[in-house]
Amino acid sequence: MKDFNTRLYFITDSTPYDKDEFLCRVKAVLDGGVTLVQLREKERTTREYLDLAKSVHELTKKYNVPLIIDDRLDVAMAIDAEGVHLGQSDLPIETARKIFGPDKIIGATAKTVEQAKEAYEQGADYLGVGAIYPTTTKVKTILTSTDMLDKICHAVPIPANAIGGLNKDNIDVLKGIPIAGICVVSAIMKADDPKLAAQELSAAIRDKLGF
Ligand code: TZP
Ligand code: MG
Repeated sequence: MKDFNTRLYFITDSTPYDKDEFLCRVKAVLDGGVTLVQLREKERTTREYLDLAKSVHELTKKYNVPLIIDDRLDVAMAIDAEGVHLGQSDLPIETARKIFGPDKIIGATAKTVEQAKEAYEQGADYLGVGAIYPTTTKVKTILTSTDMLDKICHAVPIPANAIGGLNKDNIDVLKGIPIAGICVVSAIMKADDPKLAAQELSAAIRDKLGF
């Protein structure tokens, strides 16, 4: 049985930080109660990504929080991470599932009902859907409406998370949509106090979204 909870899903961007400061921030975020961590590093060499992944995994294991590696199944396998997240131009879900095995977590990005159904049928365990709002994080994406998010949530039996520009003050738009959680980069990563930011987001999910 895969044990993971996407309620408050923190995605990293270590770009502006040195390694020690970055790890300190990740630890703070774990103290703040995030339920899942994704290492998402677009600017790092493979060697740097692997090195960072090992260090972050040591931390997440202490908190029993699964670590998901963005894009790179090789890096995920090398450090025995709990999961990998794959977009529409990354390895196909069914290929990753064959290589990674049945017990690992595989997440997929979906912006349409067709993409969501395909990812589910190929063996994805959860979906990231967005961008709900414009984002300042470096990503190739287009806006996805809350109506589409709702349709996707109803189209597949796996958990779906909203992503893109989300923060504690704007998640009200997700009320009533049966998402499993929210994914955030900047709202936590760029906060002056990342632990407090995670705690406040967690409280906002409870108070505004009711879970
Ligand atoms: N996919 C869609 S939006 C996004 C990704 C990876 C970035 C989300 O970052 P932020 O800073 O929470 O808007
Ligand atoms: Mg990707």
